[in-house]
Amino acid sequence: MPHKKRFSRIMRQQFALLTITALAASTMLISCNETAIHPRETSTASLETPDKLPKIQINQVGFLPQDNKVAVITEQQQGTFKVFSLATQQVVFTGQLRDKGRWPLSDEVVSLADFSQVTQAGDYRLELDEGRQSALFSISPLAYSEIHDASLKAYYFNRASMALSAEYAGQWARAVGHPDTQVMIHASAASDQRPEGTFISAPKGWYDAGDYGKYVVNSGISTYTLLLAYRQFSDFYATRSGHIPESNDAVPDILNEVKWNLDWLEAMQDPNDGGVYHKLTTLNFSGSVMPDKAIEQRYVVQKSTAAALNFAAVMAFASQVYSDYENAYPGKSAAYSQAALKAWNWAKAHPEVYYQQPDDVKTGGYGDKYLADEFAFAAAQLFVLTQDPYYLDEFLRLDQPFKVANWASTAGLGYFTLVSFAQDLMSAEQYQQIADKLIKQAELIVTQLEESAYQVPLIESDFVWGSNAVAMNKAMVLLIANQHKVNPQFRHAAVALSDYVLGRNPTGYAYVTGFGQQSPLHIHHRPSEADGVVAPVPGFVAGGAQNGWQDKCTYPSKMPAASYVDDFCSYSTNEIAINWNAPLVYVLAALQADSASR
Ligand code: 9MR
Repeated sequence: MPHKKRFSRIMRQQFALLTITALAASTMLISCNETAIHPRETSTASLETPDKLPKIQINQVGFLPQDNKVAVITEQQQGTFKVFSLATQQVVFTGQLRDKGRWPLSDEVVSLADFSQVTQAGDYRLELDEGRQSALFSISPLAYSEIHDASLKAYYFNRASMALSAEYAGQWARAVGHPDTQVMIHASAASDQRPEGTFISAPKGWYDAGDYGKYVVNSGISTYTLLLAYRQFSDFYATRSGHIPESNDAVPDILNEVKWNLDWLEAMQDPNDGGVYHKLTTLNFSGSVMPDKAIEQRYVVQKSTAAALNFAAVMAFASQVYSDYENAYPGKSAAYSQAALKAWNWAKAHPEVYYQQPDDVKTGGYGDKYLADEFAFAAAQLFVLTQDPYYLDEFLRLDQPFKVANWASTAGLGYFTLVSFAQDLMSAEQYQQIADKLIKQAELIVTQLEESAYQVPLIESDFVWGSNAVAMNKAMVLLIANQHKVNPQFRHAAVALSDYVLGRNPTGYAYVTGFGQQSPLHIHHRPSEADGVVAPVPGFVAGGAQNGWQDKCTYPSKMPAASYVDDFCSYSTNEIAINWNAPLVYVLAALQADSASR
């Protein structure tokens, strides 16, 4: 914590100095213009441990009693390790390190400390022979409850068009920003009924990430994933309170939260034709200011096929889920269903309207020129909603390979939906074909674990922008496969991936803000940067290590799994995003909920 204070003071001084030049250049926008005001020396403090001393990389949050428990020791291949209980001040377990060789993705030689046999609830740390100690961790049947709730609460913290009161937001309370009731139609979005320069109202929704944009494509996978978590773990969600303004109503808080985004999404559809605007943003990224200070004109920009299909998929799913809450939201389920069908029809009539960033727009693109997987995603959702075989035929005709999903690759979400909710609507053979693809992918992921010295199923191509979400999306594949063909290796590999995100990784960071002994303090998130509060807004997972170096920050390592820096400058490794938190929410809910039923 003092580190952030020191950092902020230096930053403020530098900022004052730079203001004159920056104003002159009028480029106080995001991008790594900001490298100038981020002194490098302050950003690598956490990596000052001399390289060649052993480090104990471990999940710093906790383990469920029955799960595998593993730590990775760097630079030491032999010897014993001990598990020390804080409560009893006793060593409760002694084990042998197992040499695992070199992990090429971090260029470290590592060994493994396996203490799965320790199942007694409590707080512990690991110790090596010469006295080196790990971060504290807990073993508890509720190990993931708190972090799960925080990772969902992060969506509340990213709500647009709402003041966050101290009652719900604590020290992160903030004024309302982005009412979005006067959103201008951009030239690229103009139609006869809605000419350029006229206004629509599209309030609410979540800010996409560290910026204040609202993007339909990325909202698609994010909202879907949260709805899936609810649908599959509704008993678990019945027991949670998000401590949000709607908490006292009759609706589970995860659905209250998702509704905030659905209200915005609905307004992104042009009622005149069913087309859906790709995004709602300013022309440029705003400066690093609080939402109420970011007051530049907002626009809806270009309708796109990708936006229409993501919208159709989410609305179709929402129609089903919210049909159970007709009293709370009268007419909504039917409205979502109509909206989904209209968007699908628009996409079928306009199958190749790719998003083309207009010259005067500089915010995130979320451009994608391959849309068969978006068609498959929407078709799967509409099939489950309408039970019309036409949509299943569409899905099957598209014949998309099963891939780990991301915002640009959504066929996997269609597979999740069909295996989870359409078994009774298909022939046994159709179901088996679909389930087999999912299970094959899960088996492949398990082999990746076996081949990795860190014993985490991550390969070089996973280290892209948002690598921690790749880890979580892979964990989703494993956990959903496990629902259809129980295989302890699937859960084991999913736990390894959540361990990775929570600290068993080469950077030693527990990547979720507010959790673990060393977690990010300087996430690329405007409110966290601008609010004057030392601690970042909690519950957000940082994008994670990757060596694309799309910004101009300085990184401590060239290796894909070690190239991460906890610096606001690093939007390519240290931003947060709604599509990265969503699979984290899902995985934590799944691990926690499944363990309760085991
Ligand atoms: O997550 C997106 C990543 O896959 C892309 O490579 C990157 C560059 O186009 O953009 C990422 O998304 C950003 C979006 O464009 C704007 N809001 C912040 C998102 C996370 O960095």
